[in-house]
Amino acid sequence: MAKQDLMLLESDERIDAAATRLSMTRREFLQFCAVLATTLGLPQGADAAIAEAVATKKRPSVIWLHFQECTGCTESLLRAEHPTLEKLILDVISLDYHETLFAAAGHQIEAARLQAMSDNKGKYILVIEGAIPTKDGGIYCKIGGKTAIELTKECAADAAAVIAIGSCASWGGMPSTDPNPTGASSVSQVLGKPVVTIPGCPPNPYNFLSSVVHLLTFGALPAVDHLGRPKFAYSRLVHENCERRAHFDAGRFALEFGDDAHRQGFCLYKLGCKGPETYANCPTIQFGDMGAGTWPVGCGHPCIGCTEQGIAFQKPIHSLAKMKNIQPGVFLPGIVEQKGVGVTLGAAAVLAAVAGVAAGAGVKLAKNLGLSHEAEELERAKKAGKTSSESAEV
Ligand code: FSX
Ligand code: SF4
Ligand code: F3S
Repeated sequence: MAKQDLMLLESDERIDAAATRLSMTRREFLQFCAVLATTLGLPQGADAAIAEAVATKKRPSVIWLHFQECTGCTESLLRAEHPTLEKLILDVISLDYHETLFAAAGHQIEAARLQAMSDNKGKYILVIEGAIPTKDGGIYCKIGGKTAIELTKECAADAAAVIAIGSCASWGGMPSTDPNPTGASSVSQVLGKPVVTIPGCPPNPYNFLSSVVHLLTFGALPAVDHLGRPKFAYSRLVHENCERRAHFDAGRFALEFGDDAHRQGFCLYKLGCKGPETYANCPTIQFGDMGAGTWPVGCGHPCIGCTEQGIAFQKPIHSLAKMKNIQPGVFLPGIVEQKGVGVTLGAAAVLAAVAGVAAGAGVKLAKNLGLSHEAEELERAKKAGKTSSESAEV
């Protein structure tokens, strides 16, 4: 049973043992759990439940398959600047099969996969990275003599949960770009049923870690939208929380890369930024724990809509985005920020945790991240002639 207060766990020796295992101080470990609770938009007390779960629960076995992709999903998990992120990921799960990270190869690694699947029948998590080629019987991607289609079906049969990580596995991604010569398809298309998706090219490692920690703590993956995307991460448009939003509202746009407006950090809409039609939490949690600016728009490049089917790799990169929602953002830092001096939502939560208020301030912000998706769902339901209560169920 979870204790309600993170501070009560300060003197818990199980927390000490977990922190030592992760080469963290006890305080760092508890702060990290507070950040995860904030990222997930969970109420007060969830941080303590997460800390207890990570410290004490049996790590779920994970079978990780790679198909048509660039391995950027795996790279993004491992290349986080924060030294504890990949450690945490590899600590909260038991990675029992992963072609990139395993020293073994060939028949040896295939035997390890079958062994892990039979030892953890009905309990393991299947993570799939990459699209699945379906043309010509799926012959364009084979591992150990089996097609990606066969492996997906075989491994999903006894999995407790299936997660499609990255845009390729979520909806086809780059390999499915027209004319899609291999018939690259998503995991849910091949399995014929919905799965949890964590799109992004690459996806944000925190969204994967938070989802797995949610499963570990509460025994279920987080609530998802109609595309299988966890709502805590994909409920707000990039445009709503973008640090350049004030420039958009004031009509200040960069017109060319390197022009004066671009150098001043003006809005990238006229350079093709797809933030106004892309749902993702990039502007709030950013990448690599490097402080403000470490995400595509922060680095001066328009968002290409990498989390959205039909936008990234489909819509011309410099064409204008469709405005989906003009609701102003809830988290708008200063218009022009120097690199490395601002704070991300995650960093703000860490600071708040030190003061003992993370679950208050951080969750308020994270909760607000859920509004616009509902607004869009309402709009969609209205068009379909449904009532508003029906529309909330996605
Ligand atoms: Fe690459 Fe993953 Fe993109 Fe795809 O991420 S970063 S091509 S989403 O499957 O490896
Ligand atoms: Fe930010 Fe792009 Fe929106 Fe401009 S259009 S405010 S750069 S998300
Ligand atoms: Fe992708 Fe746009 Fe975020 S390109 S990483 S969804 S800012």
